[in-house]
Amino acid sequence: MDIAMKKDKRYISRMLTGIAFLFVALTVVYFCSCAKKNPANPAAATTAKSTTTAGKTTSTAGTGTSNTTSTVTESKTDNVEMISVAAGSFIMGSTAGDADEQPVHTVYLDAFELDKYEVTNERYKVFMDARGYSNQAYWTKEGWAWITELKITEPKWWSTGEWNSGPGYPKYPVLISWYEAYAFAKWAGKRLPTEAEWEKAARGTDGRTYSWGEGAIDSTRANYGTKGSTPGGNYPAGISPYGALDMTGNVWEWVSDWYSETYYGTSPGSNPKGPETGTNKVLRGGSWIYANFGLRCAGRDADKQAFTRHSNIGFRCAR
Ligand SMILES: [Ca+2]
Repeated sequence: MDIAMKKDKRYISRMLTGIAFLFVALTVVYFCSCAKKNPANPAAATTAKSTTTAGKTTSTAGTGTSNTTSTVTESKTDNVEMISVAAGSFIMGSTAGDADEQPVHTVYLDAFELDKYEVTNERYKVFMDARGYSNQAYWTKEGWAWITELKITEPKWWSTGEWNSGPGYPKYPVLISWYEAYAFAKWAGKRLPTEAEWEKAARGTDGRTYSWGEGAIDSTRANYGTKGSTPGGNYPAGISPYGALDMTGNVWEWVSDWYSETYYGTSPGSNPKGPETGTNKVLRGGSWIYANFGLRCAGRDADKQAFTRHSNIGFRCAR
């Protein structure tokens, strides 16, 4: 073999080695890139996930099965956090209270959402600023007649600030009649919860006494037996199984149902909406005033008419 041929062979050999090295390097880069896109353990690579459907975003921490999922609404009128209650049955009523809480019975409800907090003065003011008291479309026939005849244009004590009412107390629960609560909910594109929905959101499915279970009520869990209302969410230890706050105490909450002492004996087992007619509307959850009245999740207040306004009566919305 002459010298020229030896040089050509060495050149070809070095070139092949270089190509092989380049091929190996490109292969390594390619597989590293794929590994990043498709990790061997997808669950470990993601600590949070979110899905967006129909204008709302739901975020769930990790891959757990928490039932306290929260939804942030996209409403232009009442943009607040709502808790989700899954479809299913729950135990309604109690043998520990008055006769109107019996018989204890199982009720099936479709899925629904409920405001996490009682409606505040701040939220209610948006409705007022949107001329809520001037638009008949938001009111029931009776509610419109009531505000028209009495020239009512704002909640009681709104202008005086008594009982933490009005724009000077933005984070406190608004104090309103059932008529006013209904109108706000209608304007917001929501509705008042049924009595059954309110009770399920407060106590979960297992018939517990309070939102937190059977532990005795105390001043860390609810605002009750005090001198006035408090801003929403001040008692996180009293949170319900679905994540609602102040279901016990602070202010009583209107629900959509007419009151009947004997309704539980004849109510439908699926999505009950209360009697067709009545004189009084139901209030739920007790309030800051009382130390031992209406605070159990099954407790029912029976003696308030739809126009009643009081220093301890508010509401929250459902949809
Ligand atoms: Ca309450």
